[in-house]
Amino acid sequence: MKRSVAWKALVGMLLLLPVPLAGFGCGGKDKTSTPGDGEAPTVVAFSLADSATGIGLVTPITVTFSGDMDEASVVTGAIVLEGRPAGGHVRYDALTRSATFTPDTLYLPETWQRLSVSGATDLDGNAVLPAQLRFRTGPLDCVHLADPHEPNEEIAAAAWLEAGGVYRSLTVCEQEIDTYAFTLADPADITAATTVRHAHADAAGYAGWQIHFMNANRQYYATLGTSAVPGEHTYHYSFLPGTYYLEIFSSYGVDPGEFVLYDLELRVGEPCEDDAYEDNDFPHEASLIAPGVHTGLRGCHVDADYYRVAVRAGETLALTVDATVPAGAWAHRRVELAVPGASTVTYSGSENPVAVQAIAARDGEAVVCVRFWVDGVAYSMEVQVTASP
Ligand SMILES: [Ca+2]
Ligand SMILES: [Ca+2]
Ligand SMILES: [Ca+2]
Ligand SMILES: [Ca+2]
Repeated sequence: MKRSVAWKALVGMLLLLPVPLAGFGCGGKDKTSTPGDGEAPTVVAFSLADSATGIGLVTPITVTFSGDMDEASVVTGAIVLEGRPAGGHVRYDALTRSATFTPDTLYLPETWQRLSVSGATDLDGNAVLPAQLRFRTGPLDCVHLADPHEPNEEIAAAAWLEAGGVYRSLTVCEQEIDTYAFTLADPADITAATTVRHAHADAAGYAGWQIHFMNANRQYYATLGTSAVPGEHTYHYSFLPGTYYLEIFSSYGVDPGEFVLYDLELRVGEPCEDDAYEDNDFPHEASLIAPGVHTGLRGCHVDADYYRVAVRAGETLALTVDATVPAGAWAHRRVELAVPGASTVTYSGSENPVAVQAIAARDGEAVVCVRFWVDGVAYSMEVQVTASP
C-alpha cells in the first residue's frame, strides 16, 4: 500500500529537546536542590518553548525538575492541562529528574493550551514552585496528528518498545502503518493489546483493525488481531529470545482526514513450552528430519512447525500427526505436505490422528508444516518414505 509521507518533514518538530525555562520562579538560573537543603525544587525545563505554536495534537510534554522528586507525588494531578484536570498520564523518570505528560486524547486543535505543574514534592517533601507552559496546537490534519513514534511505516524505521510497556495516545492517520520493534532476552509470551479510543464514525466495531507480529524478513507469524470489540484487539505469540516486529493499521484504510487514536500495551506472560526443533516457524527455518517416529513435539498458539524430509522421484511420503490438545481447547490443526514436483496436500480440521501422503515427481526435499491455534499441544509425527508400487 502506498502510504502518505507528506507529514514526515514536520515530525522532527515533535522531537524537541528540553528547553531551559526562564521567568517561572527559577530566578533565571538553574539551581540544583540537594536532599536536606529545605529549598523548594523548581521546573528547570519544558520540552516545548513557552508560547510555541503549531504543536501536534498528541505531543507528550516533558517537565524537568531541579532536584530528585518523590515519584509518588509526580502523578496525574501534579501536571495538568487547564480545563482538563484528569486529561493526561504522567510518568516520572528518576534518572533524568523529568516527568512526561501524555494527553489521554487529542488536545483541542488550533487553541491555546496551558499546562500547569504544582503539588509534586522532592524527596524531602518540599513542594515544587508552581510553573506553567503555554502552547498553541496546530490544525486537525495528519501532520499534527502524528504521534512521537512517527515516521514508523516499515521495519527499517520501526519504533522501539519495551516488553511490558504501555504506550498511550498513538495515532494512525489515513493510510498510515505503525511499525514497532521489541527485543526479548528470555522466552516470553507477548500480547499486543490495543484500546481503540477513536475511530471514524462509520467504522462500526472497527473490524478492519490489524495487529501483526513479524520477523525481520517481514514474514508474519500470523495475521490475527481483528476484533469487533474496541479494547479487545489482542494478539499473542510465544517467542524465543530475539528481536521481533509489530505492525498496526486499518486494513480497510481510513478515509481522508480521518484517523484512529489508540493505546498499545505489550503484555509479557509465561512462554508456551517449545520443542527442540524451534525456531522452525517459517519455511526457511524448516528442520531436516529423517523417516521414523518423532515424539515430544510441541505446538503453541498460531505456531507453525516446518520440517524438511529428503525424498526421491517416485517415492511416497506418508505423514501421520497424532496430537493432544489441552482439555476443552480448540483441536483444530493444519497439516501441509509439499513434495517436489507435486501439488501441496493440505488437511485442515480437528480429526486425530490425521494422515496425509503424496508422491514425489522428482528428487529433492519435501516440506511439511504442522500448525495449531492453542498453546500446550503435545504431538508426535510419523514419517514414512516408501518406493511407490
Ligand atoms: Ca502512528
Ligand atoms: Ca506510522
Ligand atoms: Ca513447535
Ligand atoms: Ca514453530
